[in-house]
Amino acid sequence: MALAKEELIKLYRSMVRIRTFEETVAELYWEGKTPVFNIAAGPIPGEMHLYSGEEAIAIGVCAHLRPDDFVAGTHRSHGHLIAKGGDLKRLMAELFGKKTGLCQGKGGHMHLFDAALHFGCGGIIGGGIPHAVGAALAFKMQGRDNVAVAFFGEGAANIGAFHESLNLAAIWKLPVVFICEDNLYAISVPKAKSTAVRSNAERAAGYGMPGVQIDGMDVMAVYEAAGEAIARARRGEGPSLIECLCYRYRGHFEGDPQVYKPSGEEDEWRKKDPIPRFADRLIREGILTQADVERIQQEETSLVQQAVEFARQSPYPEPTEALQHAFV
Ligand SMILES: Cc1ncc(C[n+]2csc(CCOP(=O)(O)OP(=O)(O)O)c2C)c(N)n1
Ligand SMILES: [Mg+2]
Repeated sequence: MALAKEELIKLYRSMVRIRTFEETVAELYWEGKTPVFNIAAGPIPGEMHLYSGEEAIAIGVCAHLRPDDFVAGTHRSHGHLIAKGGDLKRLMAELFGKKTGLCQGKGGHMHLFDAALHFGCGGIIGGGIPHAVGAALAFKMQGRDNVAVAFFGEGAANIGAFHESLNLAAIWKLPVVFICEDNLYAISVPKAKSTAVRSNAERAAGYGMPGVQIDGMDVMAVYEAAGEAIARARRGEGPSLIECLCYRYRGHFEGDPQVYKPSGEEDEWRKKDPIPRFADRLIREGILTQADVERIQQEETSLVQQAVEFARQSPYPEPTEALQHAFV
């Protein structure tokens, strides 16, 4: 799949956008939470799960999607939403619990919903997988060529909903693509202690669909595998599973001491960091210069800073609004 120069640069810029957003949140999160960790204090209350290191997956997949295609994310979904075209200001404001946030500040970082982008995510592990299958069933019944994508971690692949979803998607030949983000751990539990098979891609055969394992830290590898699976789904040929091997640089949540990670492991994975790796390639191919790389970083930093300012200056919802848009 040959991509135009502008599209390659867009893939790069989008990964930088996610990394910059996540690393900025990582710093802001601690405002007001030191010296004694109080999860409710500071501008960003609640738990925080960041996507740094996994950017190539969201970007390589969502580059093939249209706004009216459906994406179900996870508890670690800032990157998925940004890749789908999400607005940084409304996303940041949601993390701050502000009225201008995507869900008027009532969802917080794990419960992001954007109707215009057909995007939703939540904190129930594996919960988004059947949602994507439902969206795909609707697309098929309506005779549309849209596709649904479910992102989920390798830990979620042991939840019953994963297995039921793959089975239904396969027997009904639904236009859905399952993207397993294997970052080695579910909280602190390594995959070898929770999963009998070596690779989740092998499980696809048990449901009669194609399954591939790819380097999830190579944006072009993700782009190519996702392109095939999404095109197949749009043609009405049914679902696929893609297992993306990756690494989360940060803890499971901000504040996680990460004692379960062997020393040196992160350094090894950092050698495959999707962002400098793709920058090197684009520079080698004459598509970007070092100065372009620096300019892109500055531009993305500025966009994220504008989102932070917007969030800081936005009002909190009124107490009288607490029960609006809620099931009571
Ligand atoms: C149904 C359910 N069970 C348990 C949890 C607690 N929990 C939150 S994140 C997580 C681990 C998820 O691991 P994985 O699917 O690999 O995603 P990752 O965090 O690595 O991106 C667990 C068990 C939950 N939120 N929902
Ligand atoms: Mg995991």
